[in-house]
Amino acid sequence: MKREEALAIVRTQLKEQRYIHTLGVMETAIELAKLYGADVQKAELAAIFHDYAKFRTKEEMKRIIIEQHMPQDLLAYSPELWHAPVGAYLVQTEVGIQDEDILQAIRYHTSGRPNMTLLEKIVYIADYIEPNRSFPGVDEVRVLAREHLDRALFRALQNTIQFLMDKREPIYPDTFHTYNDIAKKLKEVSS
Ligand code: DGI
Ligand code: FE
Ligand code: FE
Repeated sequence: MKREEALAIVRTQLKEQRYIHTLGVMETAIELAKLYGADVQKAELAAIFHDYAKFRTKEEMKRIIIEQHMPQDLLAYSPELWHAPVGAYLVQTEVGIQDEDILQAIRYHTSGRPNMTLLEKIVYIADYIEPNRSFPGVDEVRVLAREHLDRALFRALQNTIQFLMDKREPIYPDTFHTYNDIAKKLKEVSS
């Protein structure tokens, strides 16, 4: 699918600000894909569709999580997490994208997961650092992202977990599992 077609489809699903965010994620994902030797076209499409389900109702997302036998523990955590796996499902069934690499990058863009693929990491980081983002620590991750992708991922996860803990929010186990996975890998490299 061509960029223009994909953008036209996703635009119908998003509010203006979220569409602008999506364009930022797309540009950033393409840049990182070139830098790290990932498939640029897959990075582009995964980025364009990563927040496809962002404005679906909680009721619809909950129904899909149950009916499609997605991990049911999602329902015990913030609905903010749901648009990622539900998005992967809807991008496959409504848009017709069948590429598993792209679907996985959409599925894991919010929580991450242990053993993330290069494409998954790129979409996760691009979502975090795209130019319209402004939160504490984002500039540090922007720099790291161009130097060492795993260190950038680790810092982003650290910040996210810290942010959620400060708000006394429950933290989804996969978010911790991703943090632990990268923490161990970074230790191996440095020891
Ligand atoms: O969809 P975006 O806003 O572009 O970004 P995103 O898909 O990374 O979603 C971020 C939201 O998800 C933000 O409100 C924090 C929340 N979130 C991420 N990880 C966790 C989480 N919420 C809980 N409760 N637990 C998590 O582990
Ligand atoms: Fe998202
Ligand atoms: Fe996003």
